[in-house]
Amino acid sequence: MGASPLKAIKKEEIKQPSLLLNKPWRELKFTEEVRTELIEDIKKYTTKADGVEQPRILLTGQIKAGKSSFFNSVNSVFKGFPIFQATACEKETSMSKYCRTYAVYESKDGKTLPFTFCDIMGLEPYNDKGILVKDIINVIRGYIPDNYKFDPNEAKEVFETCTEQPSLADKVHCIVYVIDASVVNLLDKELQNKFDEIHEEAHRLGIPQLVLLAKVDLTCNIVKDDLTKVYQSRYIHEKAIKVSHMVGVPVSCILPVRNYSSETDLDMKVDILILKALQQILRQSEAFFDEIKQRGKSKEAPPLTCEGISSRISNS
Ligand SMILES: Nc1nc2c(ncn2[C@@H]2O[C@H](COP(=O)(O)OP(=O)(O)O)[C@@H](O)[C@H]2O)c(=O)[nH]1
Ligand SMILES: [Mg+2]
Repeated sequence: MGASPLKAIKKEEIKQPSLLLNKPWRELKFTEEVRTELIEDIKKYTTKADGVEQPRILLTGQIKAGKSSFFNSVNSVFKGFPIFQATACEKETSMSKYCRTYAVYESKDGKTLPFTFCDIMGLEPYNDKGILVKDIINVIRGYIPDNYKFDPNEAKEVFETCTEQPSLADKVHCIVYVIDASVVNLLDKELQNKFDEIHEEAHRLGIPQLVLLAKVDLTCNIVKDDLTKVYQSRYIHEKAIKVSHMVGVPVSCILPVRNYSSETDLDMKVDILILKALQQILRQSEAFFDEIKQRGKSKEAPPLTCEGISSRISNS
């Protein structure tokens, strides 16, 4: 006996969508040529901003999201082997209470690459554990010197820190929110309010904002087995859309990555995602400098939307 029409419709309705999208939401080839091109492109990058040699890229986000690991991964790609310089671990250590600026060195001649990372204490939903939003805003404005120790119980007033009149070089030129893709659904409302506060200030200052969606390997089994499926995984795509709404940046500003964590050798596919993310970060920083230049100001740029910057980048 055949199935009744009603049963057939019900069966149709509960059919799950495929785990893979028909078309990737971003085109990226995973080949040795692409890897080499990305490395060359990043090495020859120079800022056009007067008085700024290296854009300062702030990595911010929840404890254990993968901030230090991203810096370590970038460093590893340029060193030629996995290296774990910034403390990356399961426990929040005293090291991460400091504001640390890290440069990346080229493996051959020891020359520094044209950007620096600012790695700070993680953000937590409740103030007694993580960095205070006020401190993050002070970092963004350039008031916090390198090696400054944060006190989660008390944000210092700006005049108590060392750099009183920060130059453009002291300020942050690109904010990168690092979000653990495997916990996106569990992000606390309090934490989201903190992201909103930082977002608002960054928006006011015209600073570009991007999101690194880290740990894609721990989030989707298809991606864990084959990283080249990262832009085809429906699950990761859904996470990217969710994070875009949460942080208030367009999906074009969401950069999925898988950081090095326990490997002893590099992997071309991991490198390509890391390098692609870094290339986007540098392009956004450059768009910010262009904007400052265009407006003839060197201290604070007028409000500028991330959408505005990303559309200029994609048109260029
Ligand atoms: N599998 C995997 N583990 C990661 C990834 N990123 C970070 N981790 C691990 O997550 C933990 C916390 O990372 P860490 O960089 O210290 O986070 P931070 O507190 O934001 O600096 C460490 O054990 C890392 O090895 C990733 O993309 N994939
Ligand atoms: Mg860290």
